[in-house]
Amino acid sequence: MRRRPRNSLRLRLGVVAGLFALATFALVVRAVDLQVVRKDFYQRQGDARFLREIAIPTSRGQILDRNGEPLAVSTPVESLWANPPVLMEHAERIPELAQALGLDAAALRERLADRAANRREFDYLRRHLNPEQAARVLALDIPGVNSLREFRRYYPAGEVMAHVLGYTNIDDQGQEGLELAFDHWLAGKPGSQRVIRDRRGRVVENVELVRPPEPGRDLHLSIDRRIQYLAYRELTATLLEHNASSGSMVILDVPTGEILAMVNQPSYNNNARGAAEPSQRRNRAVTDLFEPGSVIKAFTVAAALESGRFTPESVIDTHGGNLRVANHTVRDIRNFGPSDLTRMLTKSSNVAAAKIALELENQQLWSVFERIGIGQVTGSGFPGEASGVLPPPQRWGTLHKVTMSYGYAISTTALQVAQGYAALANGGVLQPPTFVRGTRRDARRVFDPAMAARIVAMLQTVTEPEGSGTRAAVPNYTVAGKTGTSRRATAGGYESRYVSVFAGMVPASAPRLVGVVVVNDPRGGSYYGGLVAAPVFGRVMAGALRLLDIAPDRVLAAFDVGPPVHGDAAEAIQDIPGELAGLVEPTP
Ligand code: 59J
Repeated sequence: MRRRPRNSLRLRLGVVAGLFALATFALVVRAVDLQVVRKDFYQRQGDARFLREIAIPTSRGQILDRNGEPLAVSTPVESLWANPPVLMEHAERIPELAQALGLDAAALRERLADRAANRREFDYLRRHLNPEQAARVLALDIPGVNSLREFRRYYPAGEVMAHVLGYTNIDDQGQEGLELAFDHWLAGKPGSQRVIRDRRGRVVENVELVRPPEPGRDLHLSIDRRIQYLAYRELTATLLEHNASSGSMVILDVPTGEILAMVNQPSYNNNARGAAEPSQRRNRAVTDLFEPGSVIKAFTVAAALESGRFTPESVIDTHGGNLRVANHTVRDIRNFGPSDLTRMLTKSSNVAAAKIALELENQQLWSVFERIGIGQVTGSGFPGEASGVLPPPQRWGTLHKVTMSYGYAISTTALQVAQGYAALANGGVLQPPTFVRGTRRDARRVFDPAMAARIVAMLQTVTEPEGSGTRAAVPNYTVAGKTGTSRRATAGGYESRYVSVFAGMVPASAPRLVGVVVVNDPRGGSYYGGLVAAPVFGRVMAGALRLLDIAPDRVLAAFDVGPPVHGDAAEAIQDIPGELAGLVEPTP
């Protein structure tokens, strides 16, 4: 082994020490350079980087129909925002920016100057642009102009679903309808992230994720979009044909209480609702009250049968169609002669209903109305649902009781009437209505099952040749239901404006669907429920039964209901089948 010379070691130590000294000197020079010579430059650079916590946008859940068809979807859009203090440093570019945004340059400048003076670092320039529009503005590369991802709600069915869905505001929060009622379910929770931005506001580095975004949950409605369209189309056509001011239709699935369709006119486009009047936006089927009139007689019959004083065959003398009670005359449209309870429904005798009421305790009639939910909200959860009016029985006078038996002095929503008919259709079990697929609310038995079935059978005569509602008939199916025509109540009494109603169920032999049609102010000549509302029911249910593949329960129609009523009223009147022909008043 060779020996290392001592001087070689010394030399090496000297070199290392020299290098250390050099390095130390270099560091001192650098420190002096940084802290003294180039101080200003680095201080500015340090200030120019901002640590910020920013929101990570997340989308709202979709609203889908019962078959998964989209009813409300969120599409990504770009919103442009400014950092006013930065942008004001480049104020000469404001006219160029204003032009690209379609804004007034002077107004924009004034606003930005104001925000900058208040040291605000975020101000929306324009929201909800499509990506191409936003890219065009960003391409101008103006300092202090940035973009942000947001979501915009889109409603593919527009006015057909507008009342039920409602809408969201620009910040994606539910404002009306189910968008409001289910906001807690649909809304996502934005996440949050720590980032470094440069002075122009651009994110230059993602530091850490503080909280991941939680997207909103989807909502599957009970609505069947196809049936909804059908109901909307037929209701709209009928309102035009009869020159009516407004109307509603509700369809319920009998075993579950699910709302399959709910439409109203007038309507509006909830994608662009700026111009819509409040009267166009109301979901009348749950917010608007009307005196139900004769459709209530099915429940008067229920009270009569429950009292044990009547059977479906009990015969009532209808007094030549006039009955004086207190200072009021109860009138039928003509003399129906002696009528049993079935005939009272077939022909819709007010006098027979009144005579039943005179035999009942207030409590007996009240109890039936109370059980089907008159005077109480159905609890569907729809914002602004009306409860209607059912005065307490202690306060009823005789005339009160009598008018209630044929549907006046109480008020209901279309949805409440549907709920009551669904209880009859469902063997006496009331299944409260729901807008959400597959959810069932607490059911309650409100009628004896045998009695409910009897009333359904009695109501079937209404759509048969002798009845007031033949136009609700559906080829190859049995239909049970009730017509109603009421003069509309005003402060001064009852005026010559009418509400035409039909409430019914199909197939009558084993009801699956309940439908209620309400038409306000038909002014086209005919206004009877049997002529105006019943045909809507018949046409919509024919389509719904086919769409839902519900088997026909009648091999061949025993009579022909004739073509649907179209064209002018005079022509329609000549075409009236059966009993109604004698009732129609000539058009002036
Ligand atoms: C009627 C009422 C008003 C309120 C009367 C309809 C009363 C009454 C005070 C006159 C048109 C008309 C409390 S008619 O629904 O009897 O559905 O197709 O508005 O009776 O006492 O020019 N319905 N309608 N009555 N008021 N007050 C019939 C009937 C009913 C029909 C037709 C013909 C009325 C068969 C209504 C229908 O059953």
